[in-house]
Amino acid sequence: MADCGSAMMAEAERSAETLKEKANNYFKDKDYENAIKYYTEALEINPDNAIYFGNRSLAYLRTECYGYALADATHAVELDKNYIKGYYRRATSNMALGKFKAALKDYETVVKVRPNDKDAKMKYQECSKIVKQKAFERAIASDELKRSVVDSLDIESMTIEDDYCGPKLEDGKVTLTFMKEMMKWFKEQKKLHRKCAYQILVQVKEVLAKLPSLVEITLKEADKITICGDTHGQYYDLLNIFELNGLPSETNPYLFNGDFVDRGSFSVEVILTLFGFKLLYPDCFHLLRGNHETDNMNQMYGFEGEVKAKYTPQMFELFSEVFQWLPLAQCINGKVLVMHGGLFSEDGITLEDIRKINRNRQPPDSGPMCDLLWSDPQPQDGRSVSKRGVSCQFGPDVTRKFLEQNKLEYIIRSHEVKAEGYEVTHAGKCITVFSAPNYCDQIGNKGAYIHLRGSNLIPEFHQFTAVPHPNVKPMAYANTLMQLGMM
Ligand SMILES: [Mn+2]
Repeated sequence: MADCGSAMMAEAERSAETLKEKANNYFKDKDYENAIKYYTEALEINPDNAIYFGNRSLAYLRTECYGYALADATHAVELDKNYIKGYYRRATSNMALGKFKAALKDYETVVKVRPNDKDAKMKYQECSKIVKQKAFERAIASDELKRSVVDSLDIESMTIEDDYCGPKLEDGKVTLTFMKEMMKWFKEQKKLHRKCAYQILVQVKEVLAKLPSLVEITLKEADKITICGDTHGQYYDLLNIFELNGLPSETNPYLFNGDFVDRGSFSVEVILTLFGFKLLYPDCFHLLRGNHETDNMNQMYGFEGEVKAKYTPQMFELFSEVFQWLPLAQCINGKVLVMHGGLFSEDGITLEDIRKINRNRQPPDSGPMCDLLWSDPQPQDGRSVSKRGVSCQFGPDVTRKFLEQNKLEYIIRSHEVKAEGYEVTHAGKCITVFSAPNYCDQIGNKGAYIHLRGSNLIPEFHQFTAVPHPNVKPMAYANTLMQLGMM
């Protein structure tokens, strides 16, 4: 009997291994969904294998499910205290969630176990640097109300060198000619003069700061607006949207629904173009904040590094100030509510509650502001723990109740890559739109944008595919720990 039992065990282990191999192959092909599916099946047969948990953790990291990645990595190191990759993956998950101290603890463990491992030491030191820097930032933040970078700038006296032949604002103002020249200039991978970049930033901060946290607009019968999802530094795909759908104008309004920066290595170009159009058409060109218009994300996913590489640390600080003034949601004709992430961790939140959010800050770890930037829909009723490890997942019943209470018809959100560029869920009440095709040069997804007309508010979906971009890879400016942790 014992023999028979152990033979069955061996058989089960073999079939789990086969499933793992299958998952590994999907992983190599960057099909993370199927990789996760087969690691999960392997784990159902053999739940004591640290490597299965470790591998699935990495697949979750790649799909931005940091909450699940963290749980799997934790399982892995619990099963095998010497499984170094498990510590690395848990550290990466924590870094991605902005929990730098927790990450440091894991790097410390690895350094202790492997005192001669140079790579481990480097990661430990890099993470330690971030923890110290964060502690320093907290110290000065509590010391006194932080001064604005704007007060320390003397833009007037910045000189534009004679050999600069790029676009300049006209009498300090953004014009359509300037915008066209700037887009062309960026397309040729040239840098906007820092004076012009500062002019745009200072002016757009003023414009955004005057807006409420919930922007409300009315489309007339004949009006149409285009709603775009995440663009994530994919500048050439942004230009393609304008190519396909026309340049923004008073008769061609747009709403960009957050996550303009990070990951893609042309984030500076994307954001300066979007801010330029905001200045040119303040009432017809709309921008909402995404979870990536935040310091923690920018530090890990490239935007901070990119601004520092193309300009200065000081300019990044100003970007951060401007991002804090981006509105959090937009209501169209009192019927359609648009936000980057989604609905709330608790029942009963009203439009009035959104209006009242004091948004000029880094988003808190929980509460309505956090939910608007971070939550995701789920197919089953109720709410669940977030796969991302931040905010929650909300079901169709949550959406229905929220819409009823606020007399809305449906919501449009972004925040998740979708194969078709968009997805309609919750019986048509929750729409996702994502506008970064072939996300990170990896996913192979389409991009999409939505047309909404004042006459009927029925969403019309338009899909598009990725266009080529110059040979600068996504994440080129991201924190090295993030790059390494994803390997
Ligand atoms: Mn997002």
